[in-house]
Amino acid sequence: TDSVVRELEISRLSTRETDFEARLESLLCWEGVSSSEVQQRVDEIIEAVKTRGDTALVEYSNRFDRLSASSMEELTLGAERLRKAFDGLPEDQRNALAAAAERIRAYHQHQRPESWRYTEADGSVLGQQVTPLDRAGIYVPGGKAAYPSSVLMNAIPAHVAGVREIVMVVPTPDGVLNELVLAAAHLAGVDHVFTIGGAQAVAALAYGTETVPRVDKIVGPGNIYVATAKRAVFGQVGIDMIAGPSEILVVSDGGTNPEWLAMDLFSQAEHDEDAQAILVGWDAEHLAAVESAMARLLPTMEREAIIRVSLKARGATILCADREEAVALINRIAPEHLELSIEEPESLLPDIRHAGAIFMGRYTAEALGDYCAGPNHVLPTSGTARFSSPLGVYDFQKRSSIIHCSPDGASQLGRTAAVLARGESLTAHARSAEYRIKD
Ligand code: HSO
Ligand code: ZN
Repeated sequence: TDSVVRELEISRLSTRETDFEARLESLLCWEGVSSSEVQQRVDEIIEAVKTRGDTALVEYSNRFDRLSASSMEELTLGAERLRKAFDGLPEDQRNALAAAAERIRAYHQHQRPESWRYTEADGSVLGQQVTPLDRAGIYVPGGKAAYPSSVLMNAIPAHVAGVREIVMVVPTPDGVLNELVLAAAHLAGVDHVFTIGGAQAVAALAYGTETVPRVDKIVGPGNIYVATAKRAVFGQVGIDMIAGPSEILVVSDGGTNPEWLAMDLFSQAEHDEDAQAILVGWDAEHLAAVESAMARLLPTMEREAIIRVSLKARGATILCADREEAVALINRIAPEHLELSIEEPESLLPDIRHAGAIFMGRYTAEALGDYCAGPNHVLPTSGTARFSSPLGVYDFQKRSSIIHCSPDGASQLGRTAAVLARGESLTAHARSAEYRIKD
């Protein structure tokens, strides 16, 4: 197996080695690239779109995507065009897309948070009212990273949340439209699509132009220019998380077919060279069997070159002592995707504190979650599962507090408020509260 591993070029770690901590650290470290040069170009683009609107948008789109549009009208697609894209798909694609959309919708409907209120003894009512955003903007990357499944994952939660208007932007390099992306937009309830991309599209969504309506929040992945632009407009609008490269952590107890696990690891590695696939287990022979399966299957992969780089640069198999050590590793890594390819995964679940999505048991391939199980595939990466959650309905809603004092309640609260207000030397506050005190 040593020669197999050498050929595969994947890091092999063991928790028993003295330098394990250091090796794990360097395996996990990921610095999102950001240069001041990119920053400066993005700032320029945002300023141009802010001041010159559609004119700047058309100029940039023509330049960056090699188009020859003369107005934003030519870069606008209406609901009719989206429907046509859907109707024109081959039947199996149309059915699969519709089935996925249906399941994603059903899952997210469970997420709709309830508004709530309670009444106090003196008749005062307190509560919380949940309301959707008016407008959401969805960024869809162009070219090889254009995933129709991501259109569903970003737009459906917005739709379920009750967002009134969903605006999508997608660049069309050389004017090439992706029919599957447009069909997904149709199914997900997108209202209009502009075929623009890059920092200029983010600026248009954030500030609005003559044609592009200003949105309240921008979601969706993009390249370094898009990510930098999203950071720059944050505050003017809301944004979702800034996603890093995709990751998977597979925990195996040795009872799953090594080829299945090899392919599960490949399924993330094939996304891009920076993606991370890690296998954790306590059965050394089994880990070696998965490594052999990877070496055997790799030459059969269409994306062999990408997978090879990803496994070499950031992939690993980690041998640990037992389930307890595996749990500690999971929580330490806080993976985007966690596959528990073990007997009785439920027994481990209560100990797992940090993971974006948890795939339970030998049959739950991560790929099923990427497309159609129902939960969102936009997940926290690079350890951010420690403090954030999958994209969801709640990302397209906000909460207002409700306070309704009865006369008795106002009288009671007035005393407390007045004392605190005088302590802050805010007399108007104090008197405003005192007016309502009954004696
Ligand atoms: N695994 C990706 C989502 C995706 N996979 C889209 C296939 N298409 C997110 O981590
Ligand atoms: Zn994927």
